[in-house]
Amino acid sequence: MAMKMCFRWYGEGNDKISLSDIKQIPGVDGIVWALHHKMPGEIWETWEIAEVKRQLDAYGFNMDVVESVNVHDDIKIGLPTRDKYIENYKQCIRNLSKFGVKVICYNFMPIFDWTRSNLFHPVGDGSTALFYEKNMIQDDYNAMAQYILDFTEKYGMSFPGWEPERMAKLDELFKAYEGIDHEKLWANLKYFLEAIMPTCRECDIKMAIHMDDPPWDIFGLPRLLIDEESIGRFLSMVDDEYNCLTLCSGSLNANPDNNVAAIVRKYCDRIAFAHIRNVKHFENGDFSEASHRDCDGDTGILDILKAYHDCGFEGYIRPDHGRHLWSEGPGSVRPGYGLYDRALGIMYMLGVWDSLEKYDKKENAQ
Ligand code: DNO
Repeated sequence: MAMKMCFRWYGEGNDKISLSDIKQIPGVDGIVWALHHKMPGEIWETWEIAEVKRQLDAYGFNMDVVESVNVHDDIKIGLPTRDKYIENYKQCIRNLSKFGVKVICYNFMPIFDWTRSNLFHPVGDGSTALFYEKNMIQDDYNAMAQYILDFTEKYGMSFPGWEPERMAKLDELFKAYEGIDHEKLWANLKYFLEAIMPTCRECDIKMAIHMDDPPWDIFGLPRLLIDEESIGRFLSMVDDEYNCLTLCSGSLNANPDNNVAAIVRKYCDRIAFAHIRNVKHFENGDFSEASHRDCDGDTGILDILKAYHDCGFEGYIRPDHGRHLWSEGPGSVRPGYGLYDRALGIMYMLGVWDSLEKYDKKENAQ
């Protein structure tokens, strides 16, 4: 058995990339999917999941990994209404298990999902990539959200975690999170996980938390999954084989102090899903996303893949954000989720992996 390569797809009518395009990328067995029209807290109905299964079956793709079943803010804030939303989450897990889903990727970031200041920043070779300008993400959360919303509105798309319905009441949301510091957020995460673990076991579905992106507090909101130590705390807080990680190399390495390969080696048995993304750092603290090739960024992609290989990783893996290439630009592509660079990323990863399989094993055997 080897790692299982997959590709994120936003669904029929919601993604310009077709399943038939994806089918032509070597080595992809599974589609990382979601019901993107669902608001956090809503139940994913079996008939809706069945429809996606029908589409994926036509191309022989599995639907083992779902990303993102978003967690309702009331759960993160710890309001009395959280129990109702936790019941809904359990029902989602049960419904997903009927279709063979094995891993749920989710996050526990207050209010915002991944955050960038520029979605199409020139890389220097004619391509563009997601960019984080530190100065732009300081105190004006409305301006930052507006930048994202103007973009999604203009191009008629929505990003998971950036639902316009939620973004419309940002001030209210920030108020609701007042007093939620790191310790309270940890406690609310623990409450949530302990409540759903029995259902996960019953359904044989692993919960794989995504790293916080970027891995530091933004706009005064606490972020938890930020480094080796906090990941250790998370895993021992709910020490259950169904409580796992989506180890996102690019999210963690947005802080250059995070040695992602070392983190992989330390926690490999609890990594259910690997996101491979490369990041290039600038001296002033800004960063740009880069091609998956090791030397194009600072994340240590070769060391990371070697670490997974050495650990005998058999989980799911996907290229994460790629650059936008050739004809891809605003309006024709989802930021970070074009076809070409992610396909190139897959070939790079498989090239490294295949070489490790062939030559490393031999060397070890000699
Ligand atoms: C970014 C993604 C994240 C991820 C969510 C999971 O591109 O990796 O948005 O899907 O954080 O809930």
